[in-house]
Formats: sequence, structure tokens, C-alpha cells
Amino acid sequence: MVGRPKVLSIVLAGGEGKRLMPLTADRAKPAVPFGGSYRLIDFVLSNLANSGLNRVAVLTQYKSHSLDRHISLTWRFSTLLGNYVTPVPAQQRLGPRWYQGSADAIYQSLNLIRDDDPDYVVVFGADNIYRMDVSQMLQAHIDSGLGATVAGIRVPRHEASAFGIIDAAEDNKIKSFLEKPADPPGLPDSPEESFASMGNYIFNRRELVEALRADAENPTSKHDMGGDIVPWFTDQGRSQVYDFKSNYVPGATEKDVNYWRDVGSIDAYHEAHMDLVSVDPEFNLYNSDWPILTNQAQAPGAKFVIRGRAEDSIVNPGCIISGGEVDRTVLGPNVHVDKWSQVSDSVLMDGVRVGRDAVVRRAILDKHVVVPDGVQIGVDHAHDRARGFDISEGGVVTIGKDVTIPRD
Ligand code: ADQ
Repeated sequence: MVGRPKVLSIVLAGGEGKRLMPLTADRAKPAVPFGGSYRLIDFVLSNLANSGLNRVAVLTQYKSHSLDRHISLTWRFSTLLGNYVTPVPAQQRLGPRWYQGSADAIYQSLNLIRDDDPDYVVVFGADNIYRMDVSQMLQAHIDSGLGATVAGIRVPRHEASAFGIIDAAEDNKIKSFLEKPADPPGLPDSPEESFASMGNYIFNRRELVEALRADAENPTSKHDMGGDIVPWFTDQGRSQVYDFKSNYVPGATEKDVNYWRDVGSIDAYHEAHMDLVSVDPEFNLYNSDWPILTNQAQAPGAKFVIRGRAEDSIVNPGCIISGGEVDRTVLGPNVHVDKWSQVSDSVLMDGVRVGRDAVVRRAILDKHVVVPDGVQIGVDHAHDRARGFDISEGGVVTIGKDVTIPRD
């Protein structure tokens, strides 16, 4: 890196995550648990920390209580070194209104940039599962001399309308940027793929502030980073793409070197968990050279008694499998599975209780759900629906936090 540039990172963590309901019924999407012991936001914060970017403001807004608590409890850096991760709730500094869009969230928090006085501002989303060395992207940004750098990744064209789509020249300069186009263009060398924005940006501080001010005064703007700010830089020929393919983190396997997932729907969330428990997963949680950090549960080791067993599963501390059978499942901390029960292809979060002789199949059970003796979930979808459970397009049953399921 050239000298020591001053960098402020801003993590956008105000998303509602409607498609993850009921997991987002009373928490922001970045606070949704993932992989048994993490929350979604731990991935971006770990990437920043592992990249040496230790001055981080997390902008929150929607149902942010558990997110704020998680950040304050888990992400305390040494303030002696001037490092910090701080949650910044919507502050209504510019009048009695919440943030309108992600650009407005930053605009309303310009005082953070003024106070921190950085040369560069890293603006990353909080909802994705990936490993990335952000210092490599920062170097590419600095080398380009441009105002904005957008991280990009190839995605299947049939999924591309959910993303900002980039058309870049050979020197990586962005020629056009279309936010969530209905009919996304394919790539010249691969028509069934599109080049998507990962929602991760690096800006020169001065130009970002100028763009945000111009945007705030534009009555037709939706005040969105992807929809308005990136196109602003692109119109001026001041933006480039950083191809995620060129990013390398220590310890990455051939399979997970450029893994990136938006787990924004129940099916995508479930699928990402099934990958974690597979024998040879695409995303390797166990890369200690680039650790994903979190606040681990204070609990004794998982215990298996009375022929209780778990296979192809992740089992967190505090779990007791007492005679039950667990297959292809992620168990968060302190889950109990009792005798003669079968749990498969599922995600059970902190404190779930499964009684005797119960069946849980292809289900996501949020924290402290209680499955009483003999109850079946995910076996008969008509019955699941009649009991008011959410069933995804892909047939995954999801039950919200603290629900005690009635006996049949
Ligand atoms: P989306 O993810 O659909 O697309 P958005 O809903 O704005 O865009 O979420 C981006 C990030 O900002 C998320 O981490 C979210 O939690 C956060 N966020 C949203 N509104 C916010 C607000 N008002 N205050 C604070 N934080 C907020 C974006 C880009 C696309 C890109 C995809 C990649 O717009 O171009 O392709 O991300 O996933």
C-alpha cells in the first residue's frame, strides 16, 4: 500500500430483509444468525478487520436492537489505537425522517466523515457471505486515480435482475451501470452471465461528499447507492470495476476462493447452510488464516448420549443430543434433541428444543422454538400450512422466534 492512507469504512446495515421473513420479524437482516454461531454482519466486519481496516461505522435503522447489541458486545476494538466499530442509528439530523435510501443514510451521517477525516471511504453492504481482502481492492482504487471503485462478480444472467449490472471497458472503467434492469445484458464472452455489482464500493472522500450533496438536491433521485451514486460517478467517467475474481485471501481453497452469496431469501439461506454441512463445501468456514469472527456462546461442549448422533452436521457448544438422530443440519448453541427424534436438512438456532419422537425435515427453526413430543414439521406441507407455518417456494418450512408449536 502507498504510504498509509486514512480509511473510514461505512457498513450499510439498515436493510429490512423482507424476503427472509419470519427471521427478520424482529431483527434487521444483517443480524440474522448464520452458520450456527454467526450473524450475517460478522462476514463483512471480519473481512474489514482481517484487511486491517479498523475504523468502522455501521449504519443501522430498521429493528436494530439485536444488531446494536451484537456489535457492541462482539466488535470492540482497542480504542487506544484509534480503532473502532460503532453502530450508528438513524439520527434524524436533517429533520424528522428516517433514511430514504442507502445514499441518504450516508448523507445524513456526513458528520462521521468530517470527524474521522479519511482520504478514502469504503462503503460495504452487510448482508453477504464471502471472504475478501479489502486492502487489495483499496490498492486497485488508489492505483486507478478514479473517484469510485465498485466490486463486481459474474452471476448467472437469469438471476442478474436483482443486482446492479456493470458494463466495463478492458481497462475496467465502467461504461454503463444499470441498477436492477428487467432484462440484464449478458457478457460478450459469456452471454448467459452478467457482471453484477456486489454492493461494495470504495470512494475518494472528496468526490463522495460532492456526489452525496448533488444527490440530496436532486428531486428525482431515490437516494440509493446503486441506483443513483454509482451512476453519478459513471456519467462523469470516474468509476471503475474491481473484479472479485482477482481477489485472493490467505487459506482460500480452490472451491471457495471467490465464493459470494446473497442469502436474501429463505431458499438461498437454507441452501447456503446445506453447503456448509456438505462433505466438501463451496464455502469453507474453517479457514483460520482468514477467520470469520463472532461472539461465541459461553457453553460447555456438545454432548451425545444414549446413542444420540449427528452426521454431516455442525453442532455448536451447549447442544445435547440425547438419543435423537441429526443429519445434514446446523445446530446453533444450546439445542436439545431428545430420544427417538429425527432432525434432517435443517437449521436449528440457539436454544431450540426438540422433544421425543418428533420429526423436523427441511426446516429453519428460529431461536427458542419448542417442538413438543411427537410433533412433525416438514413432513406434510398441507398440515404445516394449516398450522400457519411459512413454506418457501423451495419447500423449506420456517418457524419464527420463541414459538412453541402446539401438539397435534
Ligand atoms: P440491494 O441489496 O437490493 O442491492 P439495498 O436494499 O440498498 O440494495 O441494500 C444494500 C445494503 O444497504 C444492505 O446491506 C442493506 O442492509 C443496507 N441498507 C439498505 N437501505 C439502507 C438504509 N436506508 N440505511 C442503511 N443501510 C441500508 C445492492 C446494490 C446493487 C447490488 C446488490 C448486491 O444496490 O447494485 O448489486 O446490493 O447485493
